[in-house]
Amino acid sequence: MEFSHKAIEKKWQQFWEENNTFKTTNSHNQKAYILDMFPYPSGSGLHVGHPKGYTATDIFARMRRLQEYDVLHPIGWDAFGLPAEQYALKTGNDPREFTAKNIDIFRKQLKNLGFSFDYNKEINTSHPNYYKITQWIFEQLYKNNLAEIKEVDVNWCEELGTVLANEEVIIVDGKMLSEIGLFPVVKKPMRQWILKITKYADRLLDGLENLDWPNSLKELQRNWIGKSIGVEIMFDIKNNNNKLNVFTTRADTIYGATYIVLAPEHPDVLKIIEDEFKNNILSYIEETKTKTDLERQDTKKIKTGSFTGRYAINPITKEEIPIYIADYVLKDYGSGAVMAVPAHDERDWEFATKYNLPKKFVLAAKTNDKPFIGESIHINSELVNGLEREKAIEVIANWLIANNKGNWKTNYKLRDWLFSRQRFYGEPFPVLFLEDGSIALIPESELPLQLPQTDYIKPSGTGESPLANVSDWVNTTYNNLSAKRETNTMPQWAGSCWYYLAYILAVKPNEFIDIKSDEAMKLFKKWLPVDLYIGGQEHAVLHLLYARFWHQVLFDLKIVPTPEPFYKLINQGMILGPNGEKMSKSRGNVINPDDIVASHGADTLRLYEAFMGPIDATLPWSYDGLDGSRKWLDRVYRFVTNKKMIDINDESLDFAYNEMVSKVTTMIETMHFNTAISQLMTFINIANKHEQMYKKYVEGFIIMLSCFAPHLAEELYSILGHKTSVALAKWPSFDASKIIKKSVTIAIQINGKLKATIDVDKTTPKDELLRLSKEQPNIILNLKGKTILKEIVVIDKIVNFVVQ
Ligand code: ANZ
Repeated sequence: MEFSHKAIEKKWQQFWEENNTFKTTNSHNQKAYILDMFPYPSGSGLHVGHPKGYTATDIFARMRRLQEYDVLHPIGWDAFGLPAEQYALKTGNDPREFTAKNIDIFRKQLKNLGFSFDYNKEINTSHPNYYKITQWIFEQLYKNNLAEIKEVDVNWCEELGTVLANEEVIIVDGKMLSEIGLFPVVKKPMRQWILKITKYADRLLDGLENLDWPNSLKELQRNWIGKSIGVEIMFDIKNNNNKLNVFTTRADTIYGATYIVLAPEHPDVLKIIEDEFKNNILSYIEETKTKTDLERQDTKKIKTGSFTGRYAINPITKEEIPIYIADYVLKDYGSGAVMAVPAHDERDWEFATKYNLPKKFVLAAKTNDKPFIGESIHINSELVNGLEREKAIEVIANWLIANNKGNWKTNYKLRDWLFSRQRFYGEPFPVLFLEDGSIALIPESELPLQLPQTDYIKPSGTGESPLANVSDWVNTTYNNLSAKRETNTMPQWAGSCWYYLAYILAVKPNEFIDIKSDEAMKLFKKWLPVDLYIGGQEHAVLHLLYARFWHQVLFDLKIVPTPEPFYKLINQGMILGPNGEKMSKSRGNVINPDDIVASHGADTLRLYEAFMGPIDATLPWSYDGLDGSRKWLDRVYRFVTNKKMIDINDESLDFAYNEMVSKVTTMIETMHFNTAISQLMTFINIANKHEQMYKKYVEGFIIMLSCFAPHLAEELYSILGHKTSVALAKWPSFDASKIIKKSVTIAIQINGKLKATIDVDKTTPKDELLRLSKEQPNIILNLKGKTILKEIVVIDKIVNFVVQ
């Protein structure tokens, strides 16, 4: 190795820290807010997957700084979370200490990688100053009727005496079990906070239009919101006063409805069952409690259900059709009830086959031995015979509306957001339950409501959070009334919903300007929206949807000036293990960045990760690739330290240099880092062939290199005599007149007859012209089976094959 990465990297990291090199500036008229999805500081430290995204944003942030933008490029910690709580439960230690230790490790690891974060703006979601604002935002949601308490099902494990998160529940033989101990888990309703994100469903859909996000990601959000327009139809029940509303997107198939299905949890089930069916129905309802919605929708699972003994009356045909309950109908979608049309719906077909229910075709189909799902014209449907789907839906809907039997209805798959967790280590709700039964918010002046200091976190045993045990904290008074605090805490999503605003507000680590002040608005106007946001695909839906929701609410409250938080977003691809499998401890293929920093240096790791392929590609780790990156950096070091430098341009590298600057600039701009690095490499290859180098060109090269390999670039820049950081230099410009393509068209002939033409660079040598000519399809065709007697080449003009 040509240089000691250990010495160089340490030296420059210290320099940056002492000189506050990456402090956010506010002195230019262009800004770039470049954001990473902040890490959860887990006990296992950084993974080589982390630096892939962080290197990408760092390359971009460094370029923008050099281009004289004010750059905000911060980092912080998504610090509340289950692992710290579990560690605390197991060891009796305070989760705060555990988290603080992990943060120190993460920070050190990031600093070792030379990222240009402004550590003055570091934030930590579990810091009381931070969650004071999270609580304040919750209060605004509550005051604006976007937060309310509801009975919602949770995963309850009787043996463990606790509520479990979805990821702590596993499915064995279709039943929910606790991951720890394999005890049965059932759904049990508990009082929970929910946030009414569904009120924003349309805004969340429409807002996607103007964002520069990958289409696949927008599609995931659209599907998650799942808007569907249909009709709600009212069915009377024979000999019973209740009515059933079903939601359908296929009102046109109403003549083919041969039975009705209610979700087992439908609130009217108990009101309509006939006595003799009661026991069956009740035991089926119990069985359903052990199943997840995912399980219930699994098309491979055999459909089950139970007859209620009652019949509904089809509002158009007046036919009497049986009412079942079945778990393939979900309680939280539509009205939790469907009219089943087995001839045109696969799930209904399966169910009807199993329970011997009629299948009535109302769309013309070639065969009647399987459900017909496609488009066709209606048959056996008096009002709509001969019509196609869209028209038929309209006719039926109009009839239903005119007869008071239905109405248009828009449904969303998106559910309101379950916002309570039965955990200790989260943000406490700033809420009091008063003895008179009312709810009060803790006055803003008393925020933050801090988590109590307690040396023993243990499950409450009742399904409540461990906070329920801390009676000094729970019991209080408010306006002379006795009061109890909410003992649930907020989910980890809460802190990550607004952290990109927190960075803007931070004047020092975890010290914030008042979010509703004029000063805050001024800063938000400067920095929002985020110009580039990079993170993993795993956050494609929830985090991004929740954060957009909070942002839209804050926009409505005039706290933030933009309707959307993140303008451009990229999902970085994963780095797989060298064997092509996902890196995981159990597979033993995890690569620790600390080891690579020690063996090859941070610059090599950064360069390698940017060079391995397009940013969004998932690719395996390769030690050969890593070695190759290091070798190239050594080559660059040799080049700069050994070459003779001249102060007056001898013009010999004008083309190569200007072309490199032009290409690297656009390639970084468009996030094609791997090809940008190739350009830098090409330049070194060409320049190496020259005896001497124009110094300004070497400097330009080093400035661009600093985005990828900042430590080495600083070292080389100082070797060239500079006293200031390369990070504060100016991005090189290029002279477009020097790179006008000097190309010519070559005529390719066979026996003097023109067969093809090619465009090549001027002075392309003879061998290359012959090679390119022989690749032209028409030449291949015409040379087939012939013997070439002579090859005549006139450079810049003609290639002629004499053949026989
Ligand atoms: C009759 C029908 C006939 C239907 C047909 C489909 C095909 P999307 O597009 O996803 O909104 N459905 C309604 N509520 C349901 C629930 N709670 N659980 C399970 N399924 C439910 O789907 C709407 C369709 O899903 C509705 O249209 C309904 O079945 C079913 F040939 O009604 B359909």
